Amino acid sequence: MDSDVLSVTQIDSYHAQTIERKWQRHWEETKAFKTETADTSKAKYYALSMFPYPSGRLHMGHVRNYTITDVIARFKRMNGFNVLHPMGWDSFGLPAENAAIKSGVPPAKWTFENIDHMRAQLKSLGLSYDWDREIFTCREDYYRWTQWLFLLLYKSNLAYKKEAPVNWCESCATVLANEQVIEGKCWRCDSVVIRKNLSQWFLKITDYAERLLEGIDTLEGWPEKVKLMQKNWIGKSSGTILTFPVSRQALKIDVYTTRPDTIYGATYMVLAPEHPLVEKLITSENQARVEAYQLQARTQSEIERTSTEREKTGVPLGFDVINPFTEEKIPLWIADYVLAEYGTGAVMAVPCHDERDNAFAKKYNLPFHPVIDDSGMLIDSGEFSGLPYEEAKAKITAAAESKGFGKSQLQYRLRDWLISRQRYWGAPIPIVYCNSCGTVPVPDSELPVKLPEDVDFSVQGKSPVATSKTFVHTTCPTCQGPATRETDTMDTFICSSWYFLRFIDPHNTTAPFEKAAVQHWMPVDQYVGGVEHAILHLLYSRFITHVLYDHGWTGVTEPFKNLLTQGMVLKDGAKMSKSKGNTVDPDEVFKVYGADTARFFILSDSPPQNDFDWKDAGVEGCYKFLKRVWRLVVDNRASINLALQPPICKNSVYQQAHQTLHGVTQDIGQEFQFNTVISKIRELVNALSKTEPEANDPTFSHAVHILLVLLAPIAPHMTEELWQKLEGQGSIHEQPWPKADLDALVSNTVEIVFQVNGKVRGRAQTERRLNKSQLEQLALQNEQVQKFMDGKPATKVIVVPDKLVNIVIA
Ligand code: ANZ
Ligand code: ZN
Repeated sequence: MDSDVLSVTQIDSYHAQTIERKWQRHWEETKAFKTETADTSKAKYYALSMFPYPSGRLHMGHVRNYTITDVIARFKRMNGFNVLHPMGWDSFGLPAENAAIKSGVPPAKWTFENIDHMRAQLKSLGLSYDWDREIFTCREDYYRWTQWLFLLLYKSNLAYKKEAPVNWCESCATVLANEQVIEGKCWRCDSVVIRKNLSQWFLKITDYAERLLEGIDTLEGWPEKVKLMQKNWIGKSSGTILTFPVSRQALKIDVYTTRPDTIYGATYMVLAPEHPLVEKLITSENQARVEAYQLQARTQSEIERTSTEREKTGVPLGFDVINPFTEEKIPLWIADYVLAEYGTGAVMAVPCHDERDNAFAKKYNLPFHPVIDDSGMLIDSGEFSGLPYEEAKAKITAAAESKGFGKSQLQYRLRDWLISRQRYWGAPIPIVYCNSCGTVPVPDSELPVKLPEDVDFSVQGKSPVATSKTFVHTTCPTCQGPATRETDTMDTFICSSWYFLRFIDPHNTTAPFEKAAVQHWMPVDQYVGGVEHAILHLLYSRFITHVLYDHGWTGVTEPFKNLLTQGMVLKDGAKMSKSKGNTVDPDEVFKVYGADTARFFILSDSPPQNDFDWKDAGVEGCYKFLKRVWRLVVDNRASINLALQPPICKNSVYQQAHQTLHGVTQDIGQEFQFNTVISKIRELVNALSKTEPEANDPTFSHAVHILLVLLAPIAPHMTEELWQKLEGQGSIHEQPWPKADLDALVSNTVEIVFQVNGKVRGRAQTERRLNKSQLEQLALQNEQVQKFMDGKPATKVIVVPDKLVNIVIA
């Protein structure tokens, strides 16, 4: 556009898109937000948003997440910190592969096209990233270090392969982690998940269960609810193992119980259908029923199996076990409400005191035997009768231990992390199988093990990687004999379990990162993301950081000092979803109103932890407000001179500006309460709009300066443009955050107490610093005072300024 043909009003009106494009280009060209690790003159601050999966387009949840972190980063920069604020792509995963199957586009092409589009969207939101640190988990320069990490775990005995029943999704043809099974269904495609045996790679996160649990208590900057979710996921329980012999068989069965005090009330025992001993107890009589039952149990998810609501089923094996305390025989069953992988996979059933055993016993007419009375004392429990149940737990465990059929045991619900995926678009597991040497790790010098391109994506039930002619056959790194490669790829949660470390030193080609740099930047000072990652991603990242710490790579065990889990973005009260057709496209909002309005709006109305309701009228209102700010500055340009010294006269405009500054600084700095920040800024703008500034007005200039600085982290483009129009020094984003003048915060009103003959008879709010006769007049006009003076004249009036008037009458 040729500026000569613009009229004065056009030049002066708020063209969000033009301004935004101009400054985005400028920030990019000048690398305005580049971070130098070497800059140790300032304290460090690491602000991080959970990096996105490149699905193709940003949604409003992304906009909210990244805006929150961006405002924090900008605020911290203006407060003198050296801020690290990076962005990258969690870019391995199933959708790319599904796209390849559907339309034949190679996963890498699909992924990088999506990334290009989303990067452009992020840039149009004006986020202050150091783009030189952009990372891609699907690129060789990254996944070679993910493979290095796997090998570190392998060499530390924290990675192993075993045959295991796994959650299997037929439609995705892959194994799912427990966490990816939601109510018995695949988290991705919603089809029913079945159990299947496969040889799989696991990471021994259970070795760290206790440390991960203890670490939670040190996370003061985390939401309580997330900490509780992690604790429950680790699920520590302390109980007892009791050993029951099988009658007339040379077999013994261990059960795990948290209620050893109920041992005298055990009236039957249940094995998980998958328990290894079941095979030994199959007879010609029970075989058909047992095997049929085992088959149907495989189709049930863990959640269904353990639900107290569901109707219980089971099959008697036709054997008895002997209660080691009573020496009574009780029948042995299999039932799917007992899980193979928890405890010992066997339970002693106590129908009187356990809900699930109760339902089962009712259905199959098994005996009931109460052993705890209403006051919590043991009854009918031999020598333990009469003990309170808590005490009985310890005594019974000790008795079992001394007689050699029991011991106390700590138990965690946490399982080892299953990382094998029979998929293509992931980091290949760097392992080779050799007929003479067995399982051989690929030497570091041969990393990365590159993903092959000659693959058939349409294969079912195994990794497409296994169809590559060039990949599978190789030579053994140890003996140089023929060998084959592992064809499973890694769960993408491994890629994202260490990315925050790579951001610190993203171009390192000789190590995953430089130790000194990581020790300087870690922990992440503020991590922001969705609560859907409360368990998995955060637990895995904590685990990996603990392991790397143990090997001297990080100076910390806990990666994220403070965590903010932002709420969802709703549309008119409903969850935004493509199927409901109520999504709002960020690009549309940028086009109509501009990014500053989108940023401003998404921070207004509710605190970041709560859900945010997107209303079209709300965006419109925010746009109008920003236009008002624009007009306020542009229309009063003759009054504003940023070069003027701050005013000496502390009038009400000055006071309001400093009160706003003080409040905003607290609201951002403490709890990131951006909604109250915005309402305070609105009040200041209202007040400034009502004033009639003089030319070169020092107070007004000072207040506008404060206003622009406060607004800069939220509406970075508009404030930068106004700053330039006002001929401010440098960039507004490099201005120091001003200090509030605390004197100006003292309220200008005081309460005066009125007394008659030393007794309090009334009170009034007045302006500060009224003189003695003004105060005396106020007292004499007070109704209550007049009532108690009862028409008599004052003999004496005592005035304490700003505090009290005492009228003495005869
Ligand atoms: C007897 C008993 C009596 C039990 C009673 C409870 C109440 P937490 O606290 O979660 O660790 N259990 C043990 N292993 C199991 C498995 N593999 N599948 C399903 N249930 C299992 O739970 C421990 C309790 O859950 C154990 O204590 C056991 O039942 C059951 F009045 O033993 B209890
Ligand atoms: Zn070999």
